[in-house]
Amino acid sequence: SGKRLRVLVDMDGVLADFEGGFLKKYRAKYPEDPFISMQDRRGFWVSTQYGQLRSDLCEKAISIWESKDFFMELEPLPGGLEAVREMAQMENTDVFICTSPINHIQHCPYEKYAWVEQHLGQGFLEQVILTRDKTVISGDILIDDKPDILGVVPEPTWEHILFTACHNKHLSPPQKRLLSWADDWRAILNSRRQ
Ligand code: UMP
Repeated sequence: SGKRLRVLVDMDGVLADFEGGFLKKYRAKYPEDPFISMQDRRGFWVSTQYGQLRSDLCEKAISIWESKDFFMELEPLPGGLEAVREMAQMENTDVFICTSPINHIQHCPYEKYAWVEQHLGQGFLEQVILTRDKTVISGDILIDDKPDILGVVPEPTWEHILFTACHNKHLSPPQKRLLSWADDWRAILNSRRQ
């Protein structure tokens, strides 16, 4: 037994295929413009890498995820929903989906809730945390594909587990990694139980 374990799970790049959804819609909207394949992605910020490719492509990239239905129509990443459902059923375990909305507020915050409702059910809306600063959220584990998670709290309570994504796979990060949802996430949770 012991105390309860609180797991925070990121959404974009961990549960929802942000990179795949972006590339598909970018290529459809801008078929004449160059693009960056998943293999060539480097750095967390898609807009930064597109801006380096050609300066006008930064705002074209941003236009994709600012569009209606972008976040709603993201495909689930393999095994993610199943893992989150299983975690939620585990004894002494609380799971929260912890995600940062974009600052273009028209669609994203609503669609993030709608995505969770569609894929995990209305009851799971209780588990959603939207925040631009994940360091103020307390938990034992944060599973997230962003290598540098910074905010106003210098030493967050959670241990960051880096979820592998196209943009971070070449790094040698200080964090433990979860290579995919087929990797041993149960062992990572158990290592933080007392
Ligand atoms: N995002 C951008 N610009 C990018 C890439 C992603 O604004 O180049 C957005 C998508 C998500 C947020 O809403 O940033 C990242 O959220 P987390 O995965 O850190 O929760």
